[in-house]
Amino acid sequence: MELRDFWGKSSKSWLFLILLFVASFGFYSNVFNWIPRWRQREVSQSCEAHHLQGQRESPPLSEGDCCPDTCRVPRVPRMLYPKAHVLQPTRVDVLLMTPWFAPIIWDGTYDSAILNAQFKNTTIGVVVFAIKKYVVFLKLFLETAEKYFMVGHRVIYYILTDRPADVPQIPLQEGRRVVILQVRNYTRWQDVVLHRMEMISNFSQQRFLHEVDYLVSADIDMKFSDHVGVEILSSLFGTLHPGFYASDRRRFTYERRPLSQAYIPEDEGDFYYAAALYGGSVAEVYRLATACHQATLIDKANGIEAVWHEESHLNKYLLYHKPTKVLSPEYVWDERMLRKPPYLRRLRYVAVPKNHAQIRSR
Ligand code: UD2
Repeated sequence: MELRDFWGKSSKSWLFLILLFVASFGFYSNVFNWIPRWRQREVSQSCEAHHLQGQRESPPLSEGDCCPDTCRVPRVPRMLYPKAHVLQPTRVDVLLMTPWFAPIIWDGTYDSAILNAQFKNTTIGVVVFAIKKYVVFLKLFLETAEKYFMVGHRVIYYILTDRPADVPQIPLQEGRRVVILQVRNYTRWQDVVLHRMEMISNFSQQRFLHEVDYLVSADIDMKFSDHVGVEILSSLFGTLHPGFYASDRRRFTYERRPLSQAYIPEDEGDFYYAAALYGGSVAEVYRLATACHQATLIDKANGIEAVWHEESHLNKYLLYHKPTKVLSPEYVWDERMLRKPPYLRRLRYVAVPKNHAQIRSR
């Protein structure tokens, strides 16, 4: 056979084979997408990888492939609600946006119906520590959370305690449950609060990353007294401390000793954030908790303890990792210590009075 003949015939065969390969590749890659369970497994695996590696660069193929924390543009059903007016700001008495364009959440600035539709099928994990005598706060915390916190959404209360037998049984709404995680205690209360970051970091890897979409870390000596819903959720959120939201940055009780990892110079600082309520996607909270824990280890090696413990490290972290949402002091308040100003229309999560010396003793 002439070389040209062979090439002429075999080039057609090659072309045919290539076309066949391309067609079957396309068919099989789509076939797996038509099988719901296969897709689900793929999506959850990619979410996990996404969570662990924190890769935001490669966008998912479709909304359904997305992890809810970081990348989706949520789809909402047809709904009827009052239209927002560009020339009529919802609030003119308070700051609604940080200089890095993170919304600050105040009453009157959001529509819960739209947000609830956006965050449908989201699971929220709440991490609370009830170590030693602090178990006494669990009952009121859980009872009020069932009334006001993320109502209508799936919630897992992770209760980290050294006294599992003292965790009260509270009736829960559908889709909500308590998970008790036994942890060790520390003699010094300062060590209890400092080690919260280590425990959040460890349990994020072990459980939270695989079980929930968002994590909310909350103090236990508090109660909910009004709605706290999905309006707080974002990749990373912090809450304005009720004692300092109106203060000049020089008055913030940041750690001011350069030897500490939590050190913030006097000419820096956006806000003073409260450690009593912060959170975000599990991946972001995991990063935050790990970084703060590492910082406390370095401090310990250098013989220094930050002035406000993990709150100092949290503030340092949030200065250089700007939160994507900021909660107004409506979300952490102390009625005994502070007089409510008129622009604070709602008090949602408030301190329960306690005798510090008595409750912190063994
Ligand atoms: C402030 C902060 C708190 C933390 C603490 C550290 C606010 C509103 N609160 O609260 O978040 O930064 O200062 O100095 O800014 N805990 C136990 N057992 C203990 C001690 C503490 O479980 O023996 C847990 C418990 O969940 C408690 C949390 O740690 O809610 C914070 O401790 P705290 O409430 O005694 O600290 P406090 O009120 O000074």
